[in-house]
Amino acid sequence: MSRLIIISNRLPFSVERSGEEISLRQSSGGLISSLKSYFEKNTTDKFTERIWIGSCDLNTAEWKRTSDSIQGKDFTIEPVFIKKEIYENYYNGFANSTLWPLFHYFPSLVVYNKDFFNAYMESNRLFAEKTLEIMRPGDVVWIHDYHLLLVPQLIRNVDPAAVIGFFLHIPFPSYEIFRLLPTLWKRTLLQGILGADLIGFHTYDYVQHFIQSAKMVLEVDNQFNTINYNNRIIKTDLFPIGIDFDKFRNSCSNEKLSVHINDIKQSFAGKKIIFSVDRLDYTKGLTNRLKGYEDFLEQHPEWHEKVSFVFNIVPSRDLIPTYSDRKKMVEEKISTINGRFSTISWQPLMYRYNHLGFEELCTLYRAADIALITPLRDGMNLVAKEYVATNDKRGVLILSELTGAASELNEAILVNPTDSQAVADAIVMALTMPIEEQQSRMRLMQKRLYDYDVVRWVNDFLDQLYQAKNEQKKAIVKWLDTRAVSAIQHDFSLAERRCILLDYDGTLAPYAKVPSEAKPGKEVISMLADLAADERNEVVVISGRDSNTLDKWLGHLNINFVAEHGVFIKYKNQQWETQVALSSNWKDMVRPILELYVTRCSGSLIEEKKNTLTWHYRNTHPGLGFSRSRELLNNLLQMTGNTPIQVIDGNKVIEVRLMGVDKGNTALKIIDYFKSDFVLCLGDDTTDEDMFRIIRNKGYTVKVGPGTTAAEYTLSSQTEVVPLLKKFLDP
Ligand code: GDG
Repeated sequence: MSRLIIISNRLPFSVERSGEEISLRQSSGGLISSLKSYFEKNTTDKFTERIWIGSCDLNTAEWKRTSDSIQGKDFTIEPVFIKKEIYENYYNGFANSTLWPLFHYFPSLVVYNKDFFNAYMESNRLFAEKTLEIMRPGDVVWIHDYHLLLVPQLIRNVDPAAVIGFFLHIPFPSYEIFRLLPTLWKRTLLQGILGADLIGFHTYDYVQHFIQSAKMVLEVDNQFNTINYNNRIIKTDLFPIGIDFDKFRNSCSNEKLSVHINDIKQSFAGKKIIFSVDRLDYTKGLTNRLKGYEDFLEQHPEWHEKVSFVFNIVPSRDLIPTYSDRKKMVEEKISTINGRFSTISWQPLMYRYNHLGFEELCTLYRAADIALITPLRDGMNLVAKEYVATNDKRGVLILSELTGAASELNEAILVNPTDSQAVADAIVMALTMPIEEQQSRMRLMQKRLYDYDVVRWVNDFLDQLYQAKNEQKKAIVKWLDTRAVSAIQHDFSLAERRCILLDYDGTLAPYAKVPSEAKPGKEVISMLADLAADERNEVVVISGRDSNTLDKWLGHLNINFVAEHGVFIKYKNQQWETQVALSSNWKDMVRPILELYVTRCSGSLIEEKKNTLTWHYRNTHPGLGFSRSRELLNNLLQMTGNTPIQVIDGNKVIEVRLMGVDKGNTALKIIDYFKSDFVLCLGDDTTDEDMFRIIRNKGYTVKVGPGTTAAEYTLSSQTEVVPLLKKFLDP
């Protein structure tokens, strides 16, 4: 049994002071309401203890004084203390004046300030330190939100085996927005997040945006939602956050609440109630919403005195100037509307600026005929979900299509929040919607919210986290460590007829943007010459390259060559020999398709060899290159089915060639030819896997670079190849 450690910026309460007296209140906010609900549900739990790490407004002495009263029965609280100036620059600064506006598509509000970034790094370090202090082997760590993007990596650096999940509660923006950050910040943030084993987002789009940014900035490899980074497999997926459905649903049968609701109904007798509640935030689209309501009132005088909008704002981040400015703007707009349309007996807008108690919130959800939720951007938006869960018999949700919730609640009236006419029309549609239609829309949405509530959300995330960890274990490779190298050296020293098979691209030479640029360096050439100088060694460069290139680059060396994956062999001091009867008619059929993909994917190119046609896409936009390569693969496989043509999905290449030759069979032929009593074989690509499979039992096989392989050992990168081979010069 393990423990669950939750880390969020804030602990789930806020501190209120009156002189020496300190009192605590549950804070509002999406993350906190969801997680607290999960903890309170006390479900049959896989964890022996649940710990919540976060910052709070108490200093160390105050914490000592109040900690007993603060400790929750459902979880243990562990505070992180951050100096005021650092916290200020971290929280109001980098988190809420840089990341928050940028991730919500408000680039013009983003503040770029080095001190903010430094404070962010410093605070994240304090969170990581606190966690490492508490953590024990087997614990599950779940880090939340944009305040703590660096914490996963900071923990991973110290504890490589840690089980770490990360969830982002706000949108992850498209790469075009994310790239606005300075390069160092972009890299640091992405590397930070990639320290996790599982990275969760609310929607499919956010997942794709994140993968795209990681590819563009850190050049990570991915296969759908699985990312390969620093020799680790990291999963990303969508987990649309759920609410505590029962808590809101059951509020319907609370008698005290029914009395309140009747009171409200009476005071609004004869009027339909529109309701909204938001933190004061420019992302929530408050002025746009008011403009939509104003347009509605202007265009529909028949509804005057028959509708009231209860407009609630919860104070938030009031130390940040952008927020205090917004308050003024919103209040001016409210006064304008009320001034313009009010009568002696009717006020179209009821404005409140304070925190609502839970019961009051539910009362308003239930009394409202319409919830008007129109943020300009919102990671998810829980208010929309809570409104739906609370209303059993009627009610209409008008929801911004720019919220994460819109991808789940498509029976709501979806509007573009910037289009005030659309908002006005949606209000009319909602006011006149027949009750049966209200009920049927509500029922469908409720079913979905009931099925995927907060407990399901947490369990789903944690199950996937375990699964991600298991997949990592399965993919664990056997690294070629010093012990393994010594064993190979030992066998090598005893052997008389040694065969060293070396792939070229990605093994002897790093990949270049264009294949013709991947020439061998001086160091590789002299290492090969030295190896070949010992007459007990047969060095074979076994490549997909054509014979001319191999001759040009390495032909002066006293070694053996295989070109085009085995179509041609040249033993040392001999001529090139063709291993198969060549016919190139098939190329005329395949070439036009490859040419089409060169025009459809700029940066890609065709390499033509005697028996092979290759489409290279290393030098293209990673997203486009990958998706075009899937299309091309599909086209080619359809075209070449039941023919002797083989299509190979390689490392940023698609190769087409005649069947019958591959590196595996060719390697075997060469080993037999030399009657080798020692074999060492290095390669990095799909075509080298044929070799690894066939000669794994006949010698030592080493894959260069991460990824699953049939080779016995893995070497972490191409740069280690020459140093490794040098060890066989003087073992
Ligand atoms: C972030 C993302 C994402 C609000 N006012 C009162 C009150 N609340 C409660 C609501 C709801 C929560 O706070 C607000 O949640 P939201 O989802 O609307 O927004 P954020 O706080 O910005 O949360 C958001 C969320 O994380 C979860 O992942 O959905 O997109 O921005 O639960 O009920 N509760 C009470 N009185 C109030 O006055 N009692």
